[in-house]
Amino acid sequence: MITITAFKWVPEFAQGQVRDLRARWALEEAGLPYHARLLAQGDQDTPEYRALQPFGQVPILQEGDLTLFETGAIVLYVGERSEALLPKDPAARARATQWVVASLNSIEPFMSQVALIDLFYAKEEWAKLRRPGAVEFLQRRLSALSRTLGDKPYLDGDHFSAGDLMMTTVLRIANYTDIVTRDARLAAYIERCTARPAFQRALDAQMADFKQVG
Ligand SMILES: N[C@@H](CCC(=O)N[C@@H](CS)C(=O)NCC(=O)O)C(=O)O
Repeated sequence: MITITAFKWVPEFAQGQVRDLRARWALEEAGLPYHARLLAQGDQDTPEYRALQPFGQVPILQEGDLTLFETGAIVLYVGERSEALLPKDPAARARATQWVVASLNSIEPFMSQVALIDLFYAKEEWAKLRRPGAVEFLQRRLSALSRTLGDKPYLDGDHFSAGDLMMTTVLRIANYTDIVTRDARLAAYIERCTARPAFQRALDAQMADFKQVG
């Protein structure tokens, strides 16, 4: 049985956002059962956990002797067992991988910069000075993404892939604002991807684990 790690509890603004959602969603798309090992505050800093995840973050995925960290690696690993995530055709498969990397490398860092400012440092003077530039840069990336998506339902055309899974979770980081959804194409794209039953099951499972704590 596959195990993933997740936090037992996070503040409300982070619920539905914690990155174990990516692993859960991939596993749901692939139809693979999994167990969530929930970490209490501080568990991620124990030597035992740091030996598995050097940065003390969630999620990790464990299966047999394999331990994997980084959601990109986890989604691609799970994708190997699901044509819904990584198509058989070598070129389509390479393009799906390309979009996973693009999500994490070309969009997420700029999305995270704005989210960090807004959610953690909004009152700091440096944050007020930095925000307009950070938002402008992010918007340029989002406009480029929207143009590339065009009228296609998914990034590579007619079929959902691991690239869409990752891109959707990255775009959802901005759920607390309309920075992404003011673009009608990106808004519809997020709705299309998150309407998938596998996403809903993953989200429900993450939220249900938080509810155990109350
Ligand atoms: N690049 C990592 C990022 C993982 C990450 O940021 N996890 C957050 C939760 S969403 C975390 O564990 N934060 C606690 C920390 O960084 O100390 C991945 O994609 O797996």
